[in-house]
Amino acid sequence: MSELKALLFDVDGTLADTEKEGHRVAFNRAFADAGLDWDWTPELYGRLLAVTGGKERIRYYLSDFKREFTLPANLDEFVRGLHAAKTEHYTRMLAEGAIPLRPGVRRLLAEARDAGLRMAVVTTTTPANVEALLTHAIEPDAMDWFDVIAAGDIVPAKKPASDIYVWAMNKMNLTPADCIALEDSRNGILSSFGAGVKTIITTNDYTHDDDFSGAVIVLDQMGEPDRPFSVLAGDAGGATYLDLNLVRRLHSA
Ligand code: XBP
Ligand code: MG
Repeated sequence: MSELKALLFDVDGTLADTEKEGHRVAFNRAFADAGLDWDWTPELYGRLLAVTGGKERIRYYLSDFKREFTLPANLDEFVRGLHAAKTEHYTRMLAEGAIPLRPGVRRLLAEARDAGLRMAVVTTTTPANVEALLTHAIEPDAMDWFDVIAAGDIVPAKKPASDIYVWAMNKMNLTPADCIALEDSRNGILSSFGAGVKTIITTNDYTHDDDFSGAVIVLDQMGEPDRPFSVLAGDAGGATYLDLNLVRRLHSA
């Protein structure tokens, strides 16, 4: 097994709990701006998360939940417009500090950076959203912490396809054996594990019942020294929070 060289981080649900009080709310604000009475409740949004990508999710809503809606002549433009407005709302919310990082994320990022490990973001979300989260929730130059930001429409096939992981590793000139991924969802692990990358899962409210077959460990959170994680599957070897030591052990196991 090769030595661990890079950590590949998913964003939504992994670095921060962005979906329920972030993306969902931003979608609803964009719908209201456009004069639409669509209301994506927390429960409905959980079902819509089956499809990754905001534009793709709007189309999924129209095709599977809102069939009675009369589609506009130019559907592509309509969806693009709604999604651009949603991105405006979402990035503004992040700039206002509405969404903090999940427990342990800042600590692990800092530890990996200090240890000289390479890091990348591998996500389906829009690049502007990644920048807003990193710069506001971590620090103004946090984009520089990452070698590669693989995000949004860079690859046409979003997660659960593996294309975004393959793209990121190619860019970094790394093989799957050099890396470990951190994900929160079934679609995420299908993408990372499908690319051959060992994957650590931290679950959240929307994903705790997902099938995480193939994960090296499933935790409820990364945890902190004074805030232990719960191990939902796998073996943490007595550790109580996710630090680089445990990441390396999981990578070489
Ligand atoms: C994240 C997503 C994204 C966000 C919305 O999945 O599915 O679509 O919900 O972002 P993952 P955009 O955590 O697996 O990357 O609206 O910018 O697409
Ligand atoms: Mg995710």
